[in-house]
Amino acid sequence: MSRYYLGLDSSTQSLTVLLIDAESSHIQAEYSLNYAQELPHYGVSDGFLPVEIAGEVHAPPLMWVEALDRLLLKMQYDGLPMQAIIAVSGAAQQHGTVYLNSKFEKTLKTLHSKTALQKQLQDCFSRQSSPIWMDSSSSKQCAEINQAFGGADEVNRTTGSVVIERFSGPQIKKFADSQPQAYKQTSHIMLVSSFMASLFVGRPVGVDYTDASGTNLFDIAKKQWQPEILHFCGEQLAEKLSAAVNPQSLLGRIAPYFVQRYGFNPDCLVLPWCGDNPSSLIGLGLIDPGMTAISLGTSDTVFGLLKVLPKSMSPWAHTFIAPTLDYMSLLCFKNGSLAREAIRNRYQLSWEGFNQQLAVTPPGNHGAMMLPWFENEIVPKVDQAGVRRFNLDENDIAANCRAVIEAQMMAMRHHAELAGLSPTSIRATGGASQNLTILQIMADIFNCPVEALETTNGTALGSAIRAIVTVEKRPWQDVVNSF
Ligand code: ADP
Ligand code: XUL
Repeated sequence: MSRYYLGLDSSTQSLTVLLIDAESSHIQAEYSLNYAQELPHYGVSDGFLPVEIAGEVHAPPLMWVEALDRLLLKMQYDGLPMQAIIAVSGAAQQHGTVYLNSKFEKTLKTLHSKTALQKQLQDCFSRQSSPIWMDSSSSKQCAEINQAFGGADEVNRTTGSVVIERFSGPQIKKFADSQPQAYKQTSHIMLVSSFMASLFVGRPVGVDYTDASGTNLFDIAKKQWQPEILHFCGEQLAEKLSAAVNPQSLLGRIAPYFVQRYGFNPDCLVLPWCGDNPSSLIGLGLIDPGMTAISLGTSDTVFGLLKVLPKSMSPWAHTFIAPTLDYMSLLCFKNGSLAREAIRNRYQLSWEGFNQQLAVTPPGNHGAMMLPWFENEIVPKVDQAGVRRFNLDENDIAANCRAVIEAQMMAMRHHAELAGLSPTSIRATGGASQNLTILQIMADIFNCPVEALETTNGTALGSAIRAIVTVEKRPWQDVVNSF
C-alpha cells in the first residue's frame, strides 16, 4: 500500500512540491509555481522586488503564502490523494527573515477554511517585505558584530561562518537599529523555512538547527542560540526567535485549515522546514563524508557532509548543521558559469568548440595558469576583479580555455580541503554538468569519480526523505538509497 509524503521547496524564484510514495520510492507528482510568472501582482522579477536602495533585496512574504495556496489547490483539483498524505515537510531559501506582529499567533489558530491564507494573514506583518539572501546592505552591522565579539575568526568558530551581510543576524540588527518602532511591534522573527512550517502546523514555530546555522546567531557546537550575540542584535531577540528546533522532530498535526480546504487527513504530521542547501545534501544522497556535491550553475557551489567540526574553520566556508545532525560545509564561488562563458565568448566559441580546445591541451596546460576573477570573488575574497594570467598568452585560445577550467577546479579542491571536505566521489549538478569534457577535468583534478545528476528537485526530495526517516524511524542510508 502506498505511503505518501509531501516535500516542498520555497526557493528564490519558485515554489515546488513533490508527492513521494515511500512504498515504491517513486515521485508520484511534481508541481512548480514561478512567482514572477504566476503571481505578477506582487511585482517581483526573479523572485524579489525592484531594488530601490543599493544592496537591499527584498521579497513580499505574502507571495510565498499565496503560492502555497495555489499549489495545494492545483493538487486537489488534479485529484491527488491528499487524504493519504502521512507527513508534510519542506525547505526554503536560507537567511531571509520574516517579521510578524502580535496578530499572527491568533490568526494562525483561527484560520477560516473558506478564505484564502494570504487574505487572512495580510495584517500580521510588522515589516511588509523580507530581506532575502541576496541582500548585501548590512555591512555596518557586520562590522559592529565583529568588533563586539572578538573578530571574524571568533564568530566563525562559534557560529560556523564569518559575519556576512546576507545572514539573518546582521539583517535583524539592521532592522532593530533603523526601525526601532516596527522592531518593537514584532512578536515573532522567523526565517522563510520556519514561517512556512508555522502555516502548516497553525502556530509559530522556531527555526530549525540547519537554518539557524545560517544566521551568525547560533552556536553550532551546542545547537542553541548564542545568547550574547542575540542580545547584541536586538532587544528580546531570544523571545522573538523562540528556541531552535531539531529538524528530525515532529511539530504536530496539520492545521484544520488544510484539512477543511484541501482534504488533508487530520492525522497528517508536520515537520520543521530546513534550509535549502542542507535539504539538498540529503536529496543528493550525500550522507557519508567524502561524497561531495559540486553545482556548476551561475555561481559554482561545493558542499558535503562533515562528521565532526574541522579543527580550524576556513574563513571562506559556511558550516551548517545537516538534517542528519552531522555538519556540512558549503562554499560558494561567484565566478562560475559566467567566467566560463566569458572565455568562451572572448574566442567566439560554442560549447562544442570550447570542448574541442580543451581536447587539444594536456592536463596541467604546460604550466599556463589563470586566476579567472571576472567579478569580485567570494572564495577567496577578491575585491578587485580582473583576470590574471601566468605563463599564459592571451592569444593562445586552447590554453586559455583549459586554464579557466583548471583554475576553477583547483580552487574548488583546495578550498574544499581547507573546509574539511575530502571528496572521494562527486555528484555534479547545474547547467554546466552536462558538459562531460569539463567533468573529466574535474575528475582529473579531484582524482576521484564524478557522476552527473539530473536534479531539479533535490531540495524538495531531501525534505520528503527527512519526513520518511523521522516518521518511519528508518535509517538514513536505507531511505536515501531507495531513491
Ligand atoms: P542557475 O544557477 O541559474 O540555476 P544553471 O544551473 O541553470 O544556473 O546553469 C546555467 C549555466 O549553465 C549557464 O550560465 C551556462 O553557462 C551553463 N551551461 C549550459 N550548458 C553548458 C555546456 N554545455 N557547457 C558548459 N556550460 C553550460
Ligand atoms: C546559501 C545561500 C543561497 C540560498 C538560496 O548560503 O545564500 O544558496 O540558500 O538558495
